[in-house]
Amino acid sequence: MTRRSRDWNLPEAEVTPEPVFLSRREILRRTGWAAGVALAGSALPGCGILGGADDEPYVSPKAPARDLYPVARNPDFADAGRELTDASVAGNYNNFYEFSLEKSEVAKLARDYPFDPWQVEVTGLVSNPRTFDIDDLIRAMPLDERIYRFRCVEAWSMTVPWTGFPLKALLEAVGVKPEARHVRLVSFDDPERLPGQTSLGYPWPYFEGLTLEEATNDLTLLATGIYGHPLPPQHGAPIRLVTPWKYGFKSIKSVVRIELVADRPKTFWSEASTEYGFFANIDPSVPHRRWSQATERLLGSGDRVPTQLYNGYGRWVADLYEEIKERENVYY
Ligand SMILES: Nc1nc2c(c(=O)[nH]1)N[C@H]1C(S)=C(S)[C@@H](COP(=O)(O)O)O[C@H]1N2
Ligand SMILES: [Mo]
Repeated sequence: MTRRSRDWNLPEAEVTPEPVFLSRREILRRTGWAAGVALAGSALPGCGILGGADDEPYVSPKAPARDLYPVARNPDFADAGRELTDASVAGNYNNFYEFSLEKSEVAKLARDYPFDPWQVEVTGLVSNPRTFDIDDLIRAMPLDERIYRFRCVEAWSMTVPWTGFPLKALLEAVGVKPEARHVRLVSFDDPERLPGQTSLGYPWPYFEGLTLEEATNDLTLLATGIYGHPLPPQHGAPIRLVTPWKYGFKSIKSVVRIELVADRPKTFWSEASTEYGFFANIDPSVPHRRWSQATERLLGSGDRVPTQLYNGYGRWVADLYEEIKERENVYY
C-alpha cells in the first residue's frame, strides 16, 4: 500500500484533474451514454438529489427463501443510535454502476434484471470448495437482523436493518486452509444485460477484498435482505456484503464468487482510480482528495452530522488495524 501514501503527497495541481470514477465527462465523451447526461455532479457530497422517494422498493416474488422473512433482530444491533432511514429513500438512492451512474435511476433499471436463478461459488484455498444455490445457502446459514449505520465515501449515510449471516459462518462451512490470508469477492458479469458494463470504462465485473481477519469479524455480514424482506434488486439482490466500518464501496453487491487467497487482492476502485485504497476504513480525519470526510449527510432528513472513526464500530474492529498502521503507516 505504498502507492496510496505516495499519491497522497502529489501536488494539488496533479490530483484535481482526475475526478472520481474515471471522470464523468470522460465517460460521456468516450461512450456518449445517454443516461449520463443527467449526471452532472450527482456523486459529489451534498449535490445528490433524492429521486422518486415515494416509490416503495419492489421485491421479486421469486426472491430466494422469501418465506423466512422477517427474522429475529440481533439484540447487539437493535439500535444504531440514529433514526432508521425510510425504505423508500434508501431504495431510490443507490450506487450500482452496473445499471446506472444516476442514483435515482437504479431501482427502475434493476427491477427487471433476472436475479433468479443465482449461485454463489466458494473457491480457492478452502478444504471443501462448493457452489451453493442461493436458496440452499440462505436456508443453511444463521440469519439475523441488524441495524447498521452505512456511510458512503461520497459523504452521505443511511441507517438500515439488514437481514443476513456472518461471512464467518460460510467460511467455517467450507473450511479455510491455513495458507489463506484474504478473501476476494466478485460480483456478476453480464455485459449483454448490464448497461454500465459495456458503456463505462471500469474493470468489470466489480470485485472487492478483505483480510481474513476482517472477513471473520463479527460485524461482517453477507446480507440477503433489508427492512424485513429479501433484498430488492437495487440493494444488490440476492446477496451482498456489508462492512459497516468501511466506506460503502467495499460492500459489494450481487456476489457470485468468494475466493480464499494468500496475497492481498486488488479491488475494483483501487484499479479504477488512485483515490481509493484497499482498507477504506472510515476516518473523519483523513479527507478524500477532493472533499472532507469530517461530516456526513443523513439520507432523508438531510441533516449533517459528524462522521465517527470506523463509523462508530471501533469496539469491534479498532484492534485489527494497530499493527497495520505501524507497518504501512496507512489504513485507508
Ligand atoms: N456490484 C456493485 N456493488 C456495489 C456498488 C456497485 O456499483 N456495484 N456500489 C457500491 C457503493 S459506492 C455503495 S455506497 C453501496 C450502495 O449500496 P446501496 O445502494 O444498497 O445503498 O454499494 C456498493 N456496492
Ligand atoms: Mo459509495
